Amino acid sequence: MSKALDGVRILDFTHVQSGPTCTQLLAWFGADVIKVERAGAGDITREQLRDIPDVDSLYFTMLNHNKRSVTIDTKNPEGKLVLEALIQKCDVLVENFAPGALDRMGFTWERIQELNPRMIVASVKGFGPGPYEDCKVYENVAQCAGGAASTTGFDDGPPVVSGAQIGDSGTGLHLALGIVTALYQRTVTGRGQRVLAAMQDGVLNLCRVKLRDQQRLERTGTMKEYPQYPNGTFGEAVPRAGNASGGGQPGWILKCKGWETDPNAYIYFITQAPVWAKICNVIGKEEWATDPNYATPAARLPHLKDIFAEIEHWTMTKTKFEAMEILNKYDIPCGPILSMKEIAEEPSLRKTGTIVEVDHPTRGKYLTVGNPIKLSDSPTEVRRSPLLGEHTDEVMAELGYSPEQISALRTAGAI
Ligand code: CAO
Repeated sequence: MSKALDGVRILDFTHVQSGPTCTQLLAWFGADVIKVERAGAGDITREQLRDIPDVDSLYFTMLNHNKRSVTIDTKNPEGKLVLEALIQKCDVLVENFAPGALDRMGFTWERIQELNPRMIVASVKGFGPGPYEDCKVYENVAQCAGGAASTTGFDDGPPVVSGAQIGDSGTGLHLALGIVTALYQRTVTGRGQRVLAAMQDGVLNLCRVKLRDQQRLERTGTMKEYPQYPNGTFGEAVPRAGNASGGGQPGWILKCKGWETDPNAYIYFITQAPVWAKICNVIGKEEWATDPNYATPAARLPHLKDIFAEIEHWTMTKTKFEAMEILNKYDIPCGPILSMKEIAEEPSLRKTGTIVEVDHPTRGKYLTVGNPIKLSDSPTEVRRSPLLGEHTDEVMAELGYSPEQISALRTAGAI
């Protein structure tokens, strides 16, 4: 079956996490992704957090599926010529170097346009134009600068970063959308363009509801669904809300049977208004369905802590899976806190290709997260990540280099 991005060639100049997540998605949709790395070293993640000596790390293998790897020293004059040939052949150049690195290599936007006016140049940077535009940025810096850390955690504790890589993988997702949008516009204009996704902007986009709350707070001085209400105090900025829901339906994480020994024996429970009467029945508080202090969402807001404590009495008598089964029968929205172990072993995720087992020539079998976006006409087949420079000769031949020229370039240290 054909793939959505068949025929699209991506010059993948990305490294670490944010850029590689973007180009991996494009590869899963069928683009030919040619990853350029430095000979002898490659993407730094190949050797980071290794669990097997001298074998590409899971960090690398899980971010670089379905790509080809070529080694080019882009600071070597002959290496630059190879890169120029690639720029002329590809549709998109994706990079997430530190600010200015591509320019320092000699590949400014103007130069790239001269070489290929149809080329889309897509970049992840830590910050957009402004005071921090020259800064190098990693995941947690973006979470802190994008509003996630100040709004995550509990009120009586410090800011907390999330395990979800919203700065890196989140920005990679944003960039991928920017790239396919630019490819679409190019079908009309015939021109390439620059696409920028700044990590601070990407995180802020995902924290949109917190900027909503900042303005609500400034207008009304309080937010009734926050745990600070009614007994705590609100300051000038959106406070950390613990496990409160970011939406209009109050929720909280509650203990389930076994919580004393199992750190994940918890369930997220949402007191959705339309099923309030069913919740009251399930937990044995039928009188709350009609009691004016509890019967309406507005009446419940000052009592949320007590309500969740009462619901927790019930959830503590059930495992998280038993609670799920009972609550789902009544359409009560809830979710088990699943550990990574439970997720890795979940058969339904294997069946849909969300968790995939991949075989690798030096690592052997490992698990990865497959494409979370499923297209009915462009199914994803997850292929292992490339070894360093595995496709150099193949790609060089496609560019028209003879075996003798390839060998001379290798001797000169250009590839
Ligand atoms: N041949 C020759 N040189 C190469 C090369 C190649 N194939 N590939 C990269 N290089 C060079 C670059 O040109 C750069 O050289 P200069 O510093 O002389 O210009 C150098 O390698 C290092 O690149 P870098 O500064 O991007 O790498 P770093 O490890 O110092 O910084 C990071 C890493 C992630 C902090 C930085 O790239 C960055 O801020 N990127 C933008 C934001 C981002 O994507 N962050 C998320 C990363 S995932 O957590």
